[in-house]
Amino acid sequence: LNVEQISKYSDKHPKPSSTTFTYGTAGFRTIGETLESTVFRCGMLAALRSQSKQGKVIGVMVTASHNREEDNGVKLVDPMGEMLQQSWEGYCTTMANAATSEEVVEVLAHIVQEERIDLTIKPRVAYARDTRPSGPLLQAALEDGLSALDVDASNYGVVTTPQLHYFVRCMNTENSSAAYGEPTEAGYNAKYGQAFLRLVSGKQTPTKLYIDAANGVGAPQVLKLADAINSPYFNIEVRNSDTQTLGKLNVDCGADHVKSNQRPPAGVTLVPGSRYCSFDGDADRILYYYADEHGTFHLLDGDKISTLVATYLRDLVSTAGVDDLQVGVVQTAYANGNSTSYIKDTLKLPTVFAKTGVKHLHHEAEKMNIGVYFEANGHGTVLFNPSAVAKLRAVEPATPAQVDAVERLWALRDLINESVGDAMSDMLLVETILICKGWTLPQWDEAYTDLPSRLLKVVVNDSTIFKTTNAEQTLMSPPLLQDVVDSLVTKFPRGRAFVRPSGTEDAVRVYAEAATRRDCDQLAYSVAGAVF
Ligand code: 16G
Ligand code: ZN
Repeated sequence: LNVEQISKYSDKHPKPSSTTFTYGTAGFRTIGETLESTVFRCGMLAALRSQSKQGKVIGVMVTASHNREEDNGVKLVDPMGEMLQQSWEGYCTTMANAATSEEVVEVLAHIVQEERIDLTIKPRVAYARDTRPSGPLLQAALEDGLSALDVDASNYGVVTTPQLHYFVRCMNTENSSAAYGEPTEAGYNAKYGQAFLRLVSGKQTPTKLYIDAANGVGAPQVLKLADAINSPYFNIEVRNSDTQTLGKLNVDCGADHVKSNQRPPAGVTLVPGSRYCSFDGDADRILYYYADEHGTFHLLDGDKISTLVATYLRDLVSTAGVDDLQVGVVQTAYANGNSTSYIKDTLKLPTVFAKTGVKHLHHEAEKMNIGVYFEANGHGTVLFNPSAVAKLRAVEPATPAQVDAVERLWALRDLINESVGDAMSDMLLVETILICKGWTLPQWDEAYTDLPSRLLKVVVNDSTIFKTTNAEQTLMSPPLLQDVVDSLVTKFPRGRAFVRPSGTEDAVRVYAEAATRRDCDQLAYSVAGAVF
């Protein structure tokens, strides 16, 4: 380690003394301006992580997703485009909280020793940011961190989070049999656009899709994707596309707003018969919605997307005649109870619960042949594990229908961003299925009806005392609180509720559902009362 060089850069980015940073569910996230030292240090951590992976490219994304415009965040992306391996999260937290440049060097040296890092390996890092105003400042800090460790760096500018994940995976698979694609925006648009056109050509073209881009990075990026596709099959109009005016990002719009408030975003008037979707601020979540003939709002959330996708895949697998290829679904406790019953009882597919946060769902999905995972909030994707790929290769289709189904499964694999949930790729996936089935949004919505649900945030004195087990559905601490929740739940038909500490803010979340809206709200508020 070049201590003099590191210290020189580190002195430029002192840690704010009053702040403690934690690498949470989705990396570091807090008020943008306070993150300079953390982002600088993440640059150096990415370098070490790259060296620990024999010089594979590591990604660094500067974003705070659906959070406020003043916030920002940073997270590391592992070589195959997945979230940073959990065992390194502790290093990130320790590093971010080192008080002085001397301590920074000590932490670096400690990681080098623990991970037996070969410092002669040239580190490689790819980085990008979203549209937030603090982005350029943090990018400059990141670049100092990369310079401090002489990193071979690729700047991808302002792109969506899933695009950066894609670039990282592409760079690390170049010239291999697992080559993922060309690590450029044009390569991304070509890969997903071509797979989409392969799947929909010859079908009826859809009506226009209105996209609420949350005034974030998804707006310019989806327009580029549309240019590349350049086909009536992808007929879109982007709303909330103002990434220039301060104060607009995620305000009254975007997937998180729509999901939390169960109403359409500002700037979009729902017309019955039309189709709508919302991205979040960094375009890794997507939700669909529509108004029925009475003008009532209906949300097609992550659970609806996952059941749509799982049904389509299950049917293709069966037509293709690859019988021992199992499609499974991963959900979190937030999944609507009726979606879970539908998957189990109607689709007859295996389903498991994972803890909240993409990395947990991703790891569960990897264990399935074809694993469909979605959080109710709209983040998710599909993974084809190596045995699924082998089974697909081995199948010898005999009939034209079989040939077609096998070809569709391969094309779907190309259409899906397997590295992480991706609003644009997920949108093309949903569009493909709707076009192939000739379905409107109400027809998609017919599969099952959501139980009324309510999500509440409770600010408590100390959220760290809340500990859960059983994929966050059961409280272990504080003592006896779970018994109270259980007894409340039994009072309401189809009642279900759980309490978990947030992984992104200092608060506790209460989720409840029940057969009627009144029961559901009563359950939610009584559980919240017990927590408080
Ligand atoms: C983060 C997670 C998201 C999860 C949310 C839960 C990633 C990329 N994002 O935004 O998946 O739903 O946290 O937040 O993993 P909470 O713990 O505050 O409820
Ligand atoms: Zn996001």
